[in-house]
Amino acid sequence: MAPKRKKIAVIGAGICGMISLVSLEEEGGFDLVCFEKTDQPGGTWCYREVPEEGVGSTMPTTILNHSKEIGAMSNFPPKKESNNFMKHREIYEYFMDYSRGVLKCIQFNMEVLKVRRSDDYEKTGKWRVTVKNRLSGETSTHVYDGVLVCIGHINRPKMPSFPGQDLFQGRIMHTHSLKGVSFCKDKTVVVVGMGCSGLDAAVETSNVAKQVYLSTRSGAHVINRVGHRGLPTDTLVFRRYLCQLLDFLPYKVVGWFFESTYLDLQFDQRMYAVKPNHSFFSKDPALNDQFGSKLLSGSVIQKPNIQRFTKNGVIFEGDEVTECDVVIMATGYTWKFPFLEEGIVMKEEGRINLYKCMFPPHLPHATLAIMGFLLTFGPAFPSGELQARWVAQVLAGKCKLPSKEVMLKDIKRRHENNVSRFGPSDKTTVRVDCIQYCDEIASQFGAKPNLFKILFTDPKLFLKIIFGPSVSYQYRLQGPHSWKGAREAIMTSMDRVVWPMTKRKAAEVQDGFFRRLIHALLRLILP
Ligand SMILES: Cc1cc2nc3c(=O)[nH]c(=O)nc-3n(C[C@H](O)[C@H](O)[C@H](O)COP(=O)(O)OP(=O)(O)OC[C@H]3O[C@@H](n4cnc5c(N)ncnc54)[C@H](O)[C@@H]3O)c2cc1C
Ligand SMILES: NC(=O)c1ccc[n+]([C@@H]2O[C@H](COP(=O)([O-])OP(=O)(O)OC[C@H]3O[C@@H](n4cnc5c(N)ncnc54)[C@H](OP(=O)(O)O)[C@@H]3O)[C@@H](O)[C@H]2O)c1
Ligand SMILES: *[C@@H]1O[C@H](CO)[C@@H](O)[C@H](O)[C@H]1NC(C)=O
Ligand SMILES: *[C@@H]1O[C@H](CO)[C@@H](O)[C@H](O)[C@H]1NC(C)=O
Ligand SMILES: CC(=O)N[C@H]1CO[C@H](CO)[C@@H](O)[C@@H]1O
Repeated sequence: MAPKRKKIAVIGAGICGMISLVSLEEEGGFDLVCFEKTDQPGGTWCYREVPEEGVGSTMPTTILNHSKEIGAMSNFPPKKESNNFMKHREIYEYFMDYSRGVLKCIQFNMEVLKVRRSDDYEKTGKWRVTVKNRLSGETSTHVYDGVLVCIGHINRPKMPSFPGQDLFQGRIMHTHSLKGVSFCKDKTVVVVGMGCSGLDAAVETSNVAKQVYLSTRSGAHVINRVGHRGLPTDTLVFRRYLCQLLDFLPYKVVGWFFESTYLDLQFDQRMYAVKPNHSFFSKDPALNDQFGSKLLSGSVIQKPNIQRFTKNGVIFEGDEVTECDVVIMATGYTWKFPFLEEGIVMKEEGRINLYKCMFPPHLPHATLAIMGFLLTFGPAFPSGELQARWVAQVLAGKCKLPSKEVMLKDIKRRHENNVSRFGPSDKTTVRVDCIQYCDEIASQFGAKPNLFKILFTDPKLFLKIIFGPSVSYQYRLQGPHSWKGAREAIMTSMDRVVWPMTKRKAAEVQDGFFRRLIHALLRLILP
């Protein structure tokens, strides 16, 4: 008799849900169903004119913050014609192509209301999932062998409250519902928060507003998407030999190195009104290419935190009243898994108890995982994909988790490291460095490239993996579902980067070593 197929429920058909479906399908042996509460797949990257509660939301102008090669799926290189920084429509299409084979598993307008342990959970590890059909209002409950929670965590706006905020007569909103900027025409706008959303909001509104103020408590290091020679910054800096310095040197030293050799050349942090008082590696990087020019033109003025609101304006710390019409909170997002049974995802001493940010350690069965619950320093999609490939192995019974004690100890140790680097916050536990985290997850199921072996068997590939852009195809060189095209994809990744602009190969638009040396020497005599 063939072994019984396991029934798996995937909750949410955003990018993470689609990646999970693809990985489970690739492993095989599962009956898959995916519940999606809206009427379309794609989650955050399915653009909506009207934001949906609890679903990530972008502006019409949002583009990805990582480039196509750096964020690619490990066996699905983007087309060479694709733009490097994709617009929301392009990333949506890329993932539609990628998940073509599993779209049939998705049931739309189905909202999961409850996930509970089944009556025989202790023995079987099964879950009872209650779903509501949002069109008919009907609810139904079924039992599954496994549940993957893929509902995202950048979708529940965090609204601060400042003294006097309710006296304010202007408009207050969160970037979650910012869809256009025409309502800011000739208005004075205050944007609160200097993450990616804050910078986007300040830059966009300043194109039409009378004046924009960007208020920030702790400042930020801002990186451009465009790096040296017009190449995407991340393809230049997201390389093993650079990122893995973090494994050998204190993060403050590596941060100082990066700030002085790269960041400060774009815009010296001492030029900001509110200077960041943290190492580059202690907070999410904030990405924006126009911010510098907006500061230089005075269209955006940086201000410290808001002390309090007045009837028609705000008072920044140590400042007089600044009158304004609109306040946009770009203050980030909180997390919640509202349908999960109490006590599954637990917060203890400020720590989120999830093994490798995925598995509740106290459950006796590894049949439920939280997917994509990461704040990645770097691109988020490759780590999500490795999570999904690992979960597929775990659900198939080919990988085991360690004991509860070992898992808890690991969570605690890492959380403490994270607190010392990032400071305590809501999501400190789930902050990860991309390459390190990817390696860690890949090594759970044998997909981490054996660099030592590659050094001897294929030195050219070795050099590319260490010194070239760190692309996820490297996790298909070995292990389950390895891919014959992986080596070629790694070797040619820079070709796909330069192609959309130049229609040429990387080598044809690159300077040789001596030219670069001469350029570097010439730069020494410039101011
Ligand atoms: C403005 C903005 C820009 C961003 N830019 C980047 C970027 O450049 N690079 C990057 O890597 N990340 C970026 N992110 C992070 C973003 O969260 C990820 O890119 C990615 O979209 C996360 O996918 P997800 O599937 O985990 O979550 P989501 O995209 O939020 O999808 C979750 C899905 O689950 C569904 N769902 C929720 N609750 C239920 C329920 N109870 N029942 C059924 N279905 C449910 C939702 O409808 C949704 O479709 C950005 C986020 C925002 C908001
Ligand atoms: N593709 C893109 O271009 C793009 C666009 C938008 C967002 N994103 C991604 O989406 C995620 C969310 O980004 P985000 O910018 O919305 O959130 P975020 O990165 O969490 O930034 C929130 C900002 O708000 C500030 N803040 C929070 N609470 C505050 C309070 N009570 N008072 C004053 N300031 C407060 C924070 O300041 P402190 O630092 O002082 O805490 C921080 O500057 C990020 O991972 C980001 O990379 C990407
Ligand atoms: C900057 O950070 C250091 C330690 O990280 C702290 O001692 C100092 O008070 C901070 N300065 C400001 C102006 O916040
Ligand atoms: C891009 O956004 C993702 C997800 O929000 C984040 O984890 C990552 O740090 C951001 N990357 C950069 C380079 O800002
Ligand atoms: C620097 C450090 O130890 N970071 C850890 C933060 O927490 C995550 C999740 O447990 C780990 O993967 C990181 O290694």
